[in-house]
Amino acid sequence: RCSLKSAKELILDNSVDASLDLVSRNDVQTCTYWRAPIIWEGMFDPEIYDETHKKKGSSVALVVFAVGRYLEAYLDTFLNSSERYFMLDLPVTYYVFTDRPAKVPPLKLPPHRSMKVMRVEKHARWQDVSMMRMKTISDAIKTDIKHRCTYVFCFDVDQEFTGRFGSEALGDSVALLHTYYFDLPKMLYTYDHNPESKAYMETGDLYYHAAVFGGTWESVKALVDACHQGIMEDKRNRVEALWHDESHLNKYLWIHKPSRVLSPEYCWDPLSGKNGVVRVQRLVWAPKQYKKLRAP
Ligand code: 2GW
Ligand code: MN
Repeated sequence: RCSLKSAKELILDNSVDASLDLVSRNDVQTCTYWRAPIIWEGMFDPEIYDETHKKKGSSVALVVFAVGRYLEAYLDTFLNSSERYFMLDLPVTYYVFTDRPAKVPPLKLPPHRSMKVMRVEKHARWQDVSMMRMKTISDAIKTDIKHRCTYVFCFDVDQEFTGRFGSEALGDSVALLHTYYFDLPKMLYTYDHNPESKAYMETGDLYYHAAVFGGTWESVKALVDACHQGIMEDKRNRVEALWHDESHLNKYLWIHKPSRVLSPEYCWDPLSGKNGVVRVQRLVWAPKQYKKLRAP
């Protein structure tokens, strides 16, 4: 058993804490050594989580970027599927960042959900499109999100919700296990191994996927600020981390352990060919269209 009381989960009051105890599963790792729960299907009662967060008045900002060709390729599917599965009972504000706000597809939303479209510059290098998200997210939290939402979740756009992605995923600091590494030995994790980079690490705990991360706005702000600082210092030193923002995210989360870890159900590659332990695919990778989308 991995009790929420022991994890750094201050969000839930003591009276409901007991009933939120997570049930373990014996075929997968359900707890980190620093006692953060790893969330898998079968461990939690969705209704209790939804009730608890509704009572607490939790609200969520979903941040997503669709710059250049990624807008037409992915945004519509992402948003429409999110309306079917993401935090359905809670107030959600979408923050869509794009270089062409006028092209964002219209989305029909119920009264407790809304969307803000914000313009961002289109960086010439795709590595910068990806990395500069950290700075944009930080600014948006400071000027807008922190006044409206308790939690922030940041997503890659090249994915589709196909199952419940609910309030069980909310926590102080939330990270996601990468589909390709959660069941591999540590020596195969693709951390940045270049001592010149701020993302450098010899070893770590787990390999986190940057396609999904979140938490309270306070903790997401601290994470994106630290990652952005690392990225900018690397630029001054003319180095770039192996997996860009993802390398910096892994470094930060090694030093500042997440309080809640999402299993790969929460961002699964259906083409990975290894779905044995995954009972529910909640969010899936869209097929990569590198030739079409990454061509200059
Ligand atoms: C990215 C790569 C090559 C060409 C274009 C882009 C691109 C990304 C773009 O033209 N427009 C755009 O809006 N993006 C945004 O950046 C979009 O939200 C996309 O989902 C995100 C990350 O790029 P993506 O999804 O192509 O990269 P992945 O799936 O290989 O991402 C992993 O590694 C990245 C760093 O290399 C990030 O850490 C990402 O969070 C990881 O999932
Ligand atoms: Mn992606």
